[in-house]
Amino acid sequence: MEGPLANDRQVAFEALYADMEQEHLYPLWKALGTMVTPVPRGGGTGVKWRFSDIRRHLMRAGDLISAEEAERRVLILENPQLPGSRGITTSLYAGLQLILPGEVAPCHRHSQSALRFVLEGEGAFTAVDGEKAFMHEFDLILTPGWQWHDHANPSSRPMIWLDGLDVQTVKTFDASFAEKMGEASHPETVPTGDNVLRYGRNLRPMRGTSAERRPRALPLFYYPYAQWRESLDRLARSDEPDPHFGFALEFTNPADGGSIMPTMSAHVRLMPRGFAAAPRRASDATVFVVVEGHGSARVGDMELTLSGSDIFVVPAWHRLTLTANSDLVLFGYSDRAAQEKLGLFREARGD
Ligand code: 1HN
Repeated sequence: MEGPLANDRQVAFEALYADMEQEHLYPLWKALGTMVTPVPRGGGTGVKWRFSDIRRHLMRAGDLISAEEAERRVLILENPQLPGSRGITTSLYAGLQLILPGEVAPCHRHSQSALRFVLEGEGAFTAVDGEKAFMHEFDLILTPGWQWHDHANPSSRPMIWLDGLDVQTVKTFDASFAEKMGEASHPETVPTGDNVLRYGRNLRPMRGTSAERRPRALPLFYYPYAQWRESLDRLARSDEPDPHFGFALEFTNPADGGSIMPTMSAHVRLMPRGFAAAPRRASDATVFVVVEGHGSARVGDMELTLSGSDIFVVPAWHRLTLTANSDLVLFGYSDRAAQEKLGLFREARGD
């Protein structure tokens, strides 16, 4: 429309918007395009952090604040496209935690589910509901929501791991609860190693017996590197690689064969030297750690070079194309588990 009529209409609109605003009303016709996008659009671009850079800052923090004082001495990896969100994706959090020899990170629990992927050191532990899981490089350890957990480092070396949590997912639902136990460490209620023996070997305690000590829905919390790496290696020697993933294994919950926790999925993949993966995209933004080897990742329009312990994020619906210059092993976690439950998950293979 043109002329005075258009102007009148414009003036009337502005008056309407101004009056509406007083009553917390907003016109959908101005917002629909950003609220309902044809494809995922809110997750920013790919980003990479080098482990050595994060480590340098972590060690400086280690000189300034103790694990106990900080409660958790962690540097958050915030996606630069999601400023202030404290998220690495719109639904997930990532941080690197340092615990120095002799330190304790006190016992607490919260609604948020956490995974730890060990990056450096040996011999510190996370205790989950009073059972210690001793850490070795590239072990995966879970603390499912509302389970007590504390960390301690009785070794003589710094210990660093990646924390992956569903903080932003829980925030969406405003369903965060947390409490401190009030003691540095949970009493040791179960001998070390019990978890894998009882739940990690295709066995479970007979139902209804006193041997049932873990929550039925989420019994297993320890997925040692030695085990998953061996499986990946054997798979790679006996099989043809999937064109998009190479050789890939998902960590599962033995209680139901599904994802490790209700909101998060995790996997490892091996791409043999010279392997060029076919492009793929998916609605689950994924955080990756380079476990070994080197190569490159094309994330949307961005080219990232990859080497040991780099951490990078692939936002939702960004095309990922991986190339392995040597045998390349990646760990990845995402909110795929939550998206599948909510009927949201999608993927597209190829260009
Ligand atoms: C948490 O409890 C830990 O227990 C680490 O080590 C990072 C980030 C946000 C919320 C809770 C831990 C966390 C966290």
